Amino acid sequence: MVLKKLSLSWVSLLVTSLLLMPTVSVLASDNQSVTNFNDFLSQLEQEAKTLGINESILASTFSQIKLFKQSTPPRVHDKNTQVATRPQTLETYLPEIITEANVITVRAMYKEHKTELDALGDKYGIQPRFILALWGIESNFGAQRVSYPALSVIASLAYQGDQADFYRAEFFAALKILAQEQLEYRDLRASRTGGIGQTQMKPSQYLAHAQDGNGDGNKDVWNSSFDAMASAAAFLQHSGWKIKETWGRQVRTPENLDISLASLSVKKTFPQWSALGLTRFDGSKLPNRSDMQVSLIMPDGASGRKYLVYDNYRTLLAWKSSDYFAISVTNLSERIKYPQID
Ligand SMILES: [Ca+2]
Repeated sequence: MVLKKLSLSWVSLLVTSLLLMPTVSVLASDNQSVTNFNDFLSQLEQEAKTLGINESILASTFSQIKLFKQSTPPRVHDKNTQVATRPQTLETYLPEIITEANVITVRAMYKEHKTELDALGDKYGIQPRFILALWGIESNFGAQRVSYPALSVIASLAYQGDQADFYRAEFFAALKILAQEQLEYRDLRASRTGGIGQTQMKPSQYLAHAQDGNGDGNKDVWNSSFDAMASAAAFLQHSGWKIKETWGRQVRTPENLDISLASLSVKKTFPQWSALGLTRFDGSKLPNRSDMQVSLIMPDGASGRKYLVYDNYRTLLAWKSSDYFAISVTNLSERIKYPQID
């Protein structure tokens, strides 16, 4: 099977330093909050029954859920720590995320699997370089596997986090995945913030968009890179991706530009931005077309990089609401596109 072979081939390319299952040290077991947490779990279990989830699945699953102790950010003690926590800008962040080694890796992947990636792009109406780039950024090119028990992590975030209602809904979504995909408790793995699979989807996103990208009958976003990429592609497609457009471009702005115009809520055509003095990054004139409404963003403020971004950029923000994330994906996609891979 071509697809099966492809999947194995991908695995061989991936860095193998995978995190294993969670260690006991992150799971609490003996303090007062556990009692309260157990009461909380009983409430969740009752509610899950009303959602129609098989009771034998619930019994075996809930017995394994434990309170997950979240790590706290390190305090700033000295100069060295302060240097390490100095705020980043895109000028320092992008070279850390998109190293030359990563570019070589992702271009080799694209070249080796171009036929399959192009087919994936055609199926979901997304330029494949964006799908590959999103997967590369979210999984650190396959090296970063989520390793914590999703139900314990998400139940704990629903219990003690500041987004309790959000995580409560995600907990029931995760339970539905477990029942629907016939997974064991240990198979349903997440990041510390409850993202599942190689692209760290929210469980509710999985239920709405997960795909069987390699055609083996399972939507295994944990172990199949193609399932993970197809699922992300389906999310982008369902969120309005426009295959005839790209994402945006880096631009230059005049000194006297009204900074309040730098907002996703402000949309203008290229000629309107040109009239305000914006140019391409190389100083040449912006496109003359008037059929697109685009926005100016300055993620690092007026002294940092400036971009005109299009609707597809907004769609990337629907996946993860972070300019640094979206610009990393688009920047990497450009490195896949240029120079052209035959
Ligand atoms: Ca699959």
